[in-house]
Amino acid sequence: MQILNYINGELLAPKSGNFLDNYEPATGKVYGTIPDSDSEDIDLAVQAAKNAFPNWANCGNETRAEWLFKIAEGIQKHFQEFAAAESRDNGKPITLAQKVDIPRAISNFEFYAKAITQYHSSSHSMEGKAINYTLRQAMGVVGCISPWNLPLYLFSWKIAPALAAGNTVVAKPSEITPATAFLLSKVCIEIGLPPGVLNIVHGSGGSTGTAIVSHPNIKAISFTGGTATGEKIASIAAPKFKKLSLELGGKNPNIIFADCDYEKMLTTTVLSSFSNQGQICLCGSRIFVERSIYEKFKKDFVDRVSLLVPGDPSDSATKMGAVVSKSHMEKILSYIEIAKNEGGTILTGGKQRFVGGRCENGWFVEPTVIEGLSYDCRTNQEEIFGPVVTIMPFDTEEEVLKFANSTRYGLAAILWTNNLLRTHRLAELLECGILWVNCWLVRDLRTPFGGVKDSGVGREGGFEALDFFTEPKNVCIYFGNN
Ligand code: TXE
Repeated sequence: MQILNYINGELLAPKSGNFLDNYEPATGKVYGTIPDSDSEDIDLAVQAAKNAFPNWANCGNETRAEWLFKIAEGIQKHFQEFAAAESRDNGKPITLAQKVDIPRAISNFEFYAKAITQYHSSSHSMEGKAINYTLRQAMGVVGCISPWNLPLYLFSWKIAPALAAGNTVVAKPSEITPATAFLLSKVCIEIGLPPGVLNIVHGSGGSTGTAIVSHPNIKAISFTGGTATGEKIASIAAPKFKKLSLELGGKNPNIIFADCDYEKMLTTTVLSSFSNQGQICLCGSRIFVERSIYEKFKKDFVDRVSLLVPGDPSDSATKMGAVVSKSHMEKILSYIEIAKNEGGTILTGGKQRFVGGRCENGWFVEPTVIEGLSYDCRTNQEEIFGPVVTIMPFDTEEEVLKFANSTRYGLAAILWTNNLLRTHRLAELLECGILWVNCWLVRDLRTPFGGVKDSGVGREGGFEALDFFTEPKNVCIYFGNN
């Protein structure tokens, strides 16, 4: 699959003529190429977006909503092609792409098509003297940069509100998983989206990504990815006073009290630990279990996890696919070694999995459960972002709160208990942006999405994203007598 940039409504090769290899994680083999774009390509994209901005910003919410619905319909029309491309590009099971990634990308466009027609601002009356009203205006050209774990899901989660709000967009997917962004380009061409409204430029983070972040005509950057990268982006964008939305890493606690609904907790905890091979920033990778049920949980959880056998992602029976890249597999395996050196015991998994057949050279890691570590060791403090979780017992709320809040991150948390007072107490005290109680990954797109501490800055979702992608202007009209 030779992927091209989508600039000003056309599919273009990079000006440099340079391309990068694109790998299939399940086989470890190159299966296509993507543009290795640079600042020349970004300049072209920004110019196209600038030219398209006035008409797009002024065509009205209803018209923009219609275009977003057409994009959603276009993805739906090519649903299986998108799902197969996502699975092949990322290594995730085809069933996950079919059940989660592609349906959610469609929902993202549909949600913001509806949301923009309901979006409103405010007015403030100074009785007998003046009336203030707040205009919320589109910003201009904005940049959207997304990661490899949920490629189209997170790419569309940024593009949809940016477009709905009337901005024109220069967007870059991860160079590791570009395929569905390319298919999205073809949908935009198929539906006749006005040229320049959306521009998708492929390439590496250091070159293409940096060109977006530093471009003087790009007013805001919406980024999802690693905390280290977020720091780099902020160091460039902040002195240029660009608006920044940064959704970064996580090291989420999963807190299990003895009074929980045990069976539901166990089933959900397998998912919150290993969905997408543990490559979701919302996964609960640190599992804290009230001591009275720790041994029972340990046995039952390990029994369930040992049934999760990595396999060919294209097989609809597969529940565990490949991890996204060779270097990421090596990073995950290196953390398992660190855990052993820190005194951890591997209860199941712990090794690269050789799947055989067409996948004999693929990048697979066994789902891994580790116990016997301290809450403040590297394994429990650093984001691994793979199919690796730690489990440990706790005795009191105060103790588990200390464990849970002990990392530099604060993205999500999971809490299993039927004690209402405890739920409210911990909800206030847990340092996170999202808390799931007796569930995981239940998502209402109207809610604020994002984290605290080193998990990021700002919120996505609902009207929060429309607030981010607009500039508020207060207009004060005086009608007093003096
Ligand atoms: O993120 P990167 P990756 C975390 C997780 C993972 C780590 C790396 O820890 O291991 O991030 O994942 C572009 N200027 N999460 O490699 O490197 C890059 O091309 C501008 C959590 O995906 O941050 C890609 O498009 N752009 C996260 C995007 O940034 C740059 C989900 C993300 O790349 C750039 C995924 C630069 N200097 C990973 N460097 C979450 N919170 O959901 C890279 N990029």
